[in-house]
Amino acid sequence: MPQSKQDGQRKSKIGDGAAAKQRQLESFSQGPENLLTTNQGVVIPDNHNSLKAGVRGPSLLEDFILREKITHFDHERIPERVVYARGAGAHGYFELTRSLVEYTRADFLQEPGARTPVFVRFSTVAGARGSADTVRDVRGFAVKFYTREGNYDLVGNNMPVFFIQDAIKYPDLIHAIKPEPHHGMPQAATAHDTFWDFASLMPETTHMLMWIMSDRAIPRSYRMMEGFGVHTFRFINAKGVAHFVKFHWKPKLGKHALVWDEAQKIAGKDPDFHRRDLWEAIVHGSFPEWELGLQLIEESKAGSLGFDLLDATKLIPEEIVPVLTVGKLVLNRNPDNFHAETEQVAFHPGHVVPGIDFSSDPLLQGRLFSYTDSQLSRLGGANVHELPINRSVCPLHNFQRDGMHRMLVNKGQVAYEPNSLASGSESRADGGQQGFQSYSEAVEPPKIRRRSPSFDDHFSQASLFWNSQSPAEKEHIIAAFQFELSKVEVLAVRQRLVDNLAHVDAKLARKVAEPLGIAVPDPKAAAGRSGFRDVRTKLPLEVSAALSMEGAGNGGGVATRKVAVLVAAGVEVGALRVIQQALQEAGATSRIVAAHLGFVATSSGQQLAVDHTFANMPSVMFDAVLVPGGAASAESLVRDGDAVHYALEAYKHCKTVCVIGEGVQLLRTLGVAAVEAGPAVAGVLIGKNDPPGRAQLAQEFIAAIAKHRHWMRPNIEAIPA
Ligand code: HDE
Repeated sequence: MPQSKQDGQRKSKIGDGAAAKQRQLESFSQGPENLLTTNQGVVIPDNHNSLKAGVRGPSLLEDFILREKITHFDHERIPERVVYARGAGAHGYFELTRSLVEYTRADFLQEPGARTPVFVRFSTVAGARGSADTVRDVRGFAVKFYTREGNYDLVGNNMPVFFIQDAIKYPDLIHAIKPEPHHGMPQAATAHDTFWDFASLMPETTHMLMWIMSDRAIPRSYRMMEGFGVHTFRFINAKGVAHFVKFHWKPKLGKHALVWDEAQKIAGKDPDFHRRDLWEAIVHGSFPEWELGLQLIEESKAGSLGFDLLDATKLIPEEIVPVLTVGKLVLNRNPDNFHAETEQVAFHPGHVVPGIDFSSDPLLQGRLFSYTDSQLSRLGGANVHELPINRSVCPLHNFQRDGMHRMLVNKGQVAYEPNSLASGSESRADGGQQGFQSYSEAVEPPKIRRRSPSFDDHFSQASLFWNSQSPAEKEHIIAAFQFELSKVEVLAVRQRLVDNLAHVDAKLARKVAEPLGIAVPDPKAAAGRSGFRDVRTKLPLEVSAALSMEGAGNGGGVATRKVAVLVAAGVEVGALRVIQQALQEAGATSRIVAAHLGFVATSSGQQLAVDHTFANMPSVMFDAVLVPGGAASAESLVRDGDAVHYALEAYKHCKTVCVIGEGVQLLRTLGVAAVEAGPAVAGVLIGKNDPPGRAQLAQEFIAAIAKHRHWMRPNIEAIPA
């Protein structure tokens, strides 16, 4: 396609590479200055005293310095997002590793090696802006690509399907999830009557219920979760040929979860757990990374999948359409200002560039309206795109004018088109081949307000998900349903839900119902209720390995994992030093944790600096626990309830626990079976102080941490949480 004059100008003006956005943001940035001024630039002589009528007299209205300061303060807050209010963001780049020229004409997807600046925001959906990070919820995964052809936003989630099929149900869904309107409780939780009432009456939610009751809903880190575009989109190539496309982000560190008990405790001990984790990883240069994967489907083949691609409660199993890796996303810079960047960033699934288009998914279609509308009230007007974080890096030009907080000074007499007084009709592009061309999809009459019968299967993929889980993952799902439904007060709601679950798997439904004080699940009762559709698609597979978080290809090593080293005076540091060195080489960090800050004396009389106390960095903040030897140290730890609890909790949460020499005493006090004499317990390592074997122990420790968790531990239920 011939490049227009304007296109050439767009490319040469902005330069290329990932730095374009950073340069642009810097032109809006300000560091600390010495002199304080008013917003009008007048130097403030005294920032401690207001103007008064006499030193002990009343303040004067005349004091414009006081008034301006207080007025600005009074208006510092903006409304939080109506959903996805709690989030954290980072800058980075997207690098294409495989040309997509055969599928799309999108400029940033043409040349391998091309880097596009991005801003990414992760979030929870239900909670308020100040809620905890580790609640059970879907996570938003929104990526803004500042491409040379304009901004492209991929506004996805960490789960590939959604609760509902049509946008018209979204306000109902969110009203059911959010705190109940009469008393405003509970915060950031689905475990209450209104959510399960709605879910039980809407069987189309069933597949998504499986995902949010799974470990996917309590990720260990934003850096360790997948991302999905959820809807089916379209790629259009230069010849106008379309493919359906599904987007996947695959984390380099593998996909990993917390334990529910741990997630709840972290919500109290460090509500900023995920935000802090992202920030610190970037500060330490461990840049979070994902691969971009695509499932590409020829339009003509879409009909043969057996389910409807336009239904957002369905995924395409990777075994049926493999995921093609085409690029990587790297987050390498923290925002300079949370409000200016993370809070003011405005994503929109309708921000697309030439070569990327929508499908008719009725959930997506509704979203195309909602985002700008929502941002009008959240960010206060029509000029949201002028906020530095939202600006494109390519020039923009149109005859939209004015509005609140307009920053651009549009010059000239003319604000309409066509005109003969300015550039006339030169800027007309209608009918040409430039810019964004909507895909000319054939649509079928009649206009109709009805759900397509091809959306009717509500259970096949929920069953596929269930069948694909490991035994431990299944246990977690059952426990999650039990917990949530036990918080539901109306028995009929509990009952309806487990009746629905019987259509996913009879055993699952029975197990969930067992402790809930309700009748045995009755699939026939579910089938008799309105909203139920008796349709099951025959899927060409019973298990999809990619749906499990365990198993092959989900490693990620120990990079950025954190190990707590429990010590007291008299600790033997010989083996500790070897292990610490090995951990560091593998990219993990270790921290010395003791009853008090300062130093502890080692068995050889040196001083060991303490990083944290048992209280300020509890075991839930770490991935593994190491207890070095030294008789005096071990004896002190055994007598310290906090230390005992520390190790016990790590064991309960299935983390790797390594004890060396006398450190084994701490393990004995835990009462976790005969760990020394009995059969080896997964992820529990017992080493010696002596030099031989230290290096091997270090490697075994690292290998065990790399497994993330050792789910199958004996007698775990017997341990008080
Ligand atoms: Fe959103 N969603 N959404 N959503 N969404 C918003 O936009 C909406 C949906 C998602 O970090 C809002 O600026 C409707 C699915 C993310 O800033 C709002 C429907 C998916 C974020 C909105 C959906 C998402 C939002 C709130 C049903 C996964 C946070 C504030 C038709 C594919 C972006 C705002 C950020 C935010 C509407 C469903 C992802 C109200 C109407 C499905 C990650 O416009």
